[in-house]
Amino acid sequence: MKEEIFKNLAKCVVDGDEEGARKWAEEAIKAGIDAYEAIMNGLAEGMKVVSELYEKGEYYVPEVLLSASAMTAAVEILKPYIKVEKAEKPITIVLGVVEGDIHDIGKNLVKIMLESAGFKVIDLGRDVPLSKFVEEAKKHNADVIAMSALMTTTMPGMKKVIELLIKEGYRDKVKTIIGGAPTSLDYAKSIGADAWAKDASAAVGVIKNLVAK
Ligand code: B12
Repeated sequence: MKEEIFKNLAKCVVDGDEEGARKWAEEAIKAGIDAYEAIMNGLAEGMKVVSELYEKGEYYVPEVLLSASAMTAAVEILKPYIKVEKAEKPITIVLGVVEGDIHDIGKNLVKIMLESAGFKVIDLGRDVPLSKFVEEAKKHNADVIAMSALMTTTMPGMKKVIELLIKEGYRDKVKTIIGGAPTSLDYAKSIGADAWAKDASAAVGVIKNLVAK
C-alpha cells in the first residue's frame, strides 16, 4: 500500500501529472502515511528520475517544468501534515537560492524540513541578490544564512556572500551553511562556510549542531 502510493507519487512527478500528484498526495494522507516520507520517498524519487532524463537529453525544460509543478502541487497538500517539532531555542534562518540561479525545488524542500524542525525560516526565494542575504540576516538578527546553488556557474556567489559578511564586520555574528547538487563539504570549507549538508533532512541536524557551537 505504502510502496504503491510512493510509486504513484513518483510516477506523477515523472509524467508531469499535476492532478494525479494531488490525488495521490490525498491518498497518502488518507492512508496515514507520514507526509515527509511521502515527499522524500515518493515525489523526490520522481524528481531524481526527471533529473536523469533531463541529463540524458530525453526531457527538455517544458517537461521538467511540468514535473516541478506536479511536485509543488502535491507538496502543498502534504505540507500541513508534516509533524512540527518544537525547537529548544528559537533559531532564525535566512534561506535563498543565490543570484543567477532559479532552481528552487531543493531549497523549498530544505525550507519544509527546517520549518518542521521548528526553525523560523525567512525565505528570500530564488535568484537572490548577494547583498540581500547580508541585509536580511542583519534585519532579522538571523542565527544562520543558508544558501542554495544548483549550477557550477552560480556557486561562486556563495563565496561572495561570505566575503561581504567579512567586509561588513558581520562574519562572526552569523553561521553559514551551503547546499545544492554541485556543492560539497570540501567546497564549503574552501569558501569559508561553516557547514554543508547533502540534503534537506541532513540539514536539520547539521544546523542544530552549528548553532549549539
Ligand atoms: C529541475 C531543473 C530545472 C528547472 C528548475 C525548476 C525549479 N523551479 O527549480 C528548470 C527547467 C526551470 C531549469 C532551468 C535551467 N537549468 Co536546470 N535542472 C533541473 C534539474 C533537472 C533538477 C534539479 C532539481 O530540482 N533536483 C531535485 C531537488 C530535490 O534536488 P536538489 O536541488 O539537488 O536539492 C537537494 C540537495 O541538493 C539539498 N539542497 C539544495 N539546496 C540546499 C541548500 C542548503 C542550505 C542545504 C543545506 C541543502 C540544499 O537538499 C535538497 C533536497 O534534499 C537539474 C539536474 C540535476 N542533476 O540537478 C538541472 C540543472 C541544475 N540545470 C542546469 C541548467 C544548465 C539549466 C538552465 C541554464 C537550462 C537552460 N539552458 O535554460 C536553466 C537555468 C536557469 C537559471 N538561471 O537558473 C544544469 C546546471 C549545469 C551547471 N552549470 O552546473 C543541470 C545540472 C542539468 C545539466 N546536467 O545540465 N532546470
